[in-house]
Amino acid sequence: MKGDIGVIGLAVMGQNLILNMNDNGFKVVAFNRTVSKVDEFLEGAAKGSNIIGASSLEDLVAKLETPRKVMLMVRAGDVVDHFIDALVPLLDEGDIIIDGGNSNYPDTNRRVAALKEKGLHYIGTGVSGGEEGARFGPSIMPGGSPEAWPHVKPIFQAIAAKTDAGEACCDWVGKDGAGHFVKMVHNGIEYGDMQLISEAYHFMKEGLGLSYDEMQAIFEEWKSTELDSYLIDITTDILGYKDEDGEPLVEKILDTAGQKGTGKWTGINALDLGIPLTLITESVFARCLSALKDQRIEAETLFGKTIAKVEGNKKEWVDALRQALLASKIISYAQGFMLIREASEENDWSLNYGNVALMWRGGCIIRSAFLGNIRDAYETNPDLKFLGLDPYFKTILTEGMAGWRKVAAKSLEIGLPMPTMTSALAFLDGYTTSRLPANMLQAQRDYFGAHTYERVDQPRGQFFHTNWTGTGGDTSSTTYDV
Ligand code: NBP
Repeated sequence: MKGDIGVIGLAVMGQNLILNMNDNGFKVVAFNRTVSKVDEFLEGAAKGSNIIGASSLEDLVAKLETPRKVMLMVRAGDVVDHFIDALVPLLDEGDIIIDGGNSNYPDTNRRVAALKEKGLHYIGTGVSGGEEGARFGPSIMPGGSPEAWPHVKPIFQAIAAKTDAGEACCDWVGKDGAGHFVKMVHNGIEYGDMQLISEAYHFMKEGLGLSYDEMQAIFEEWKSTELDSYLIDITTDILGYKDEDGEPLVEKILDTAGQKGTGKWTGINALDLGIPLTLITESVFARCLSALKDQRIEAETLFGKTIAKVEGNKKEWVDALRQALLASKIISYAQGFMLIREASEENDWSLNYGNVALMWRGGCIIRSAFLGNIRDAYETNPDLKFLGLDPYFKTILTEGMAGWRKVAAKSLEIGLPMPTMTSALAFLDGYTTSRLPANMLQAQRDYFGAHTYERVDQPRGQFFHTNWTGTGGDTSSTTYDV
């Protein structure tokens, strides 16, 4: 009997996805560049399973049912192109190549189009949830050639995480690189959630002077609120984890954050599409700032920088902090969905925003109860321009506003940096202000560059230029953009 699907790449993600597929009754053919790893896998984690090994790409292809489905779980970038180039001559019309790595979506756009010309189908899919997700149920976000989806759907939906209602956290996202785009925004949101939680921890520790045991107890309580999520769960564990000497391990971890690029890609896309994705972008910059450790040490001494303690009732402050964290999180997801909407319209992807929320509901790093509410919001109103306008989220934002402002103002007063919580508030203040000072900005642009402006007392679309100094000409600029 031939294999249902071939998987190339036997590192942590590939091995665990294969085992997951095997558990769900699919026959998988496994291959890896370093072929010895195939034998090690078959004699190790895959021993006693129905998994078949392949000794070469030719062998892999020969062992698959048609239309063949070959999934790459290899390092993103050139390695994916290398395997595509090697597979194409071995495959037949209608066969399917799937890239399950963290590829940048323009690469997926390019690959879908190139393979279409050769009569092959291509799926670029986000897979989230790390090792455990891959093994027991990841969130899977496939996009690419729509013709390929019916062939892959039974496998992907079987191995994906399930919601409490039994729905698979995997559905067709859209054509081209839509799946990888959605995975990229997922990772950006993950950056934002992690930074928000880190700021709450910082405020509790340095501002309120709480102990690790006290902080852990607070996070434990937060698990039964709207903040209930995987990242709150693991933070609770981290706060209680002691090093060999009995001290909290997290105290001993160097405060310089790493990054692999998906948060940065999300920020770059937001700038390209003109979407104010302030929270995720701030969280990328927070990681960049954290990496300047030596400079920060020097500057702290030079400025004599200290963080003052927060006075007052600690319980009330903790509750205000919970409200600030939840409200900021709503802004982050609202901005993320604004970006997804813009990309969908720009690329003609016709994305289903409720389905996107459902795919993130389980299996992935940002899984949370909250995503169920986002799904409901988009099911009720698919045209929702800003998540904060949905009645459920608007109520939380409105009710949490006083606590959120209190925490943001206090952080500025005591010198404790909370870039995501404060910028999220600035965003909402801007979004809910009908007249912003961009009139001054337009006046400046017209003054120095004759860029023209529209007037509040004239219909939109009519542009005016003023000779501000009396010495300039009456000609407006058509090419000089600032
Ligand atoms: P890696 O990203 O570490 O990739 C390992 C695989 O790539 C191995 O099969 C390796 O073969 C192959 N490979 C490399 Br590296 N260089 C190669 C080359 N020049 N030519 C051919 N093969 C090459 O594995 P991973 O962490 O399992 O991730 C797989 C994909 O899933 C990546 O795109 C990753 O970004 C994504 N992802 C990872 C996670 C996670 O938690 N790790 C989560 C979500 C998504 P070899 O054995 O012969 O060296």
